Amino acid sequence: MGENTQELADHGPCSHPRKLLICSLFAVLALSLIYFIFYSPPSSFASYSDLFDQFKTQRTTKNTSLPPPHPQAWLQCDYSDGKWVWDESVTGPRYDSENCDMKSTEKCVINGKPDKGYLHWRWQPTGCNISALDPTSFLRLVRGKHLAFVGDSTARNQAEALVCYLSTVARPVTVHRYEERLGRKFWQWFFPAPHSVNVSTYWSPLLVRAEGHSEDYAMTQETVILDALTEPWTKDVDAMDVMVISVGHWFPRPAMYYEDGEVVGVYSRPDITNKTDIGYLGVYRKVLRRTLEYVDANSTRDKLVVVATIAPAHFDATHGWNHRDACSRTKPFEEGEAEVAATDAELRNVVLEEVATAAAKRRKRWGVRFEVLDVTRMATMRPDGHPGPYLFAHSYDLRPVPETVANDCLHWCAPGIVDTFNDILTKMIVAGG
Ligand SMILES: *[C@@H]1O[C@H](CO)[C@@H](O)[C@H](O)[C@H]1NC(C)=O
Ligand SMILES: *[C@@H]1O[C@H](CO)[C@@H](O)[C@H](O)[C@H]1NC(C)=O
Ligand SMILES: *[C@@H]1O[C@H](CO)[C@@H](O)[C@H](O)[C@H]1NC(C)=O
Ligand SMILES: *[C@@H]1O[C@H](CO)[C@@H](O)[C@H](O)[C@H]1NC(C)=O
Ligand SMILES: CC(=O)N[C@H]1CO[C@H](CO)[C@@H](O)[C@@H]1O
Repeated sequence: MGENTQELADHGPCSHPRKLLICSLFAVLALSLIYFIFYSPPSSFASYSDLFDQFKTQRTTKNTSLPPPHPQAWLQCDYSDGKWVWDESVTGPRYDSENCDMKSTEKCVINGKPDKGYLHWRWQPTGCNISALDPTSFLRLVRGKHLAFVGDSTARNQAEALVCYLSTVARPVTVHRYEERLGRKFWQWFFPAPHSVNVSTYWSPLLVRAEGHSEDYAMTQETVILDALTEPWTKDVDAMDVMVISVGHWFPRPAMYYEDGEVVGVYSRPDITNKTDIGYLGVYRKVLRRTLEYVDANSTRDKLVVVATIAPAHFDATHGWNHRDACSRTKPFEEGEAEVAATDAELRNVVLEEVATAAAKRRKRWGVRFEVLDVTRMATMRPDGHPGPYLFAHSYDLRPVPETVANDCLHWCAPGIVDTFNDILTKMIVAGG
């Protein structure tokens, strides 16, 4: 808690000493509110300090120039280059999340998010067209296969949207739903014969073993073991046909890093003066590289490995994270109105570089393909796609939204823009034949 307050103090509204006490109080209240609302069942909602990190980034840094994505050898088109266009032909949500096995906080239609405009915006790539995946064809395409989403709650968000959409044509069985402990979260759905398709999501927000906040939200810091990739995803790697890795939001947090049993550095830990602050970017690179090398080395059959780039949160800097207008915009940003934040651009770059490296170094014996699901820019433009305060069924049907309220401006409504991520994923699977 102290570090976070300190961090805030270094960056803005709490910089005046007299305001520090108020700010600390605010931070404590914020934590307890989030904790109170989300503690049971243990939630994958990003922590309040992640949210503040996002504020800081968006308020202070902009970066207009994104480098081009790595050459996507198997794809005909760069799907990341495009814009959101209003589509009049959309007559309603793609699927009804009412009866879906999905986290209720993302069921925006049922939860009564009054704006429905977010459903009408369609991603139009510059060099080609992309349409909504067809659930029946999709199930045929991946018949007998295992699709695994590994990472933080953004991985789960995408997996659930896919399962929910596929549920419109086939009923899945929920095989596993473990969420007793944060570190053990694992879901698996099975679409029975004739499909025989498994979709699973493995909670591993840092890909390597971590003790601290990711296991217990009451703790604010992480101890990260850089050379310990985590079970259970590591032991299942060979059985995955499509592996989508989505991590990033948990890296810019106060942490101490271990490798070979030694402390190799810290990030944002002013309380530790005798260890070097090594930042989190190099750490992000290291665990991604280790993960991709591990996947390549441990695959004995064809596999598509897709790494998603960061999709930023949209906590409006002029309001607090817990103000009802934290993300109340009802339209995408227009061209030039918003840019990818420098910190997001950096995280994205690491993904592009590490995937390119893995693709170049891969053992040729097996058909392991590496791809980037480059969603950073398209997601940056969509502040309107989040649940905001509409986190529970019919949240505010009969009463006004209070001015101070818990918001989710990080995950995506489903149906919503996260379905576009799955449309692009489908193109990647198809491209592999
Ligand atoms: C913006 O991003 C590009 C590409 O990552 C980088 O080369 C450039 O230095 C960045 N500019 C700023 C101001 O951060
Ligand atoms: C995309 O769709 C539009 C409208 O249907 C069509 O005119 C255009 O040729 C298509 N572009 C490509 C690259 O297929
Ligand atoms: C799906 O998962 C079940 C249970 O874990 C397993 O028995 C089955 O072999 C899996 N099928 C595929 C195609 O991965
Ligand atoms: C670094 O500081 C910690 C306490 O913060 C102490 O336990 C440790 O012994 C110190 N290490 C060295 C090498 O001074
Ligand atoms: C289970 C298994 O085969 N694990 C291997 C995965 O690849 C690494 C090398 O990156 C080996 O050390 C493991 O033994």
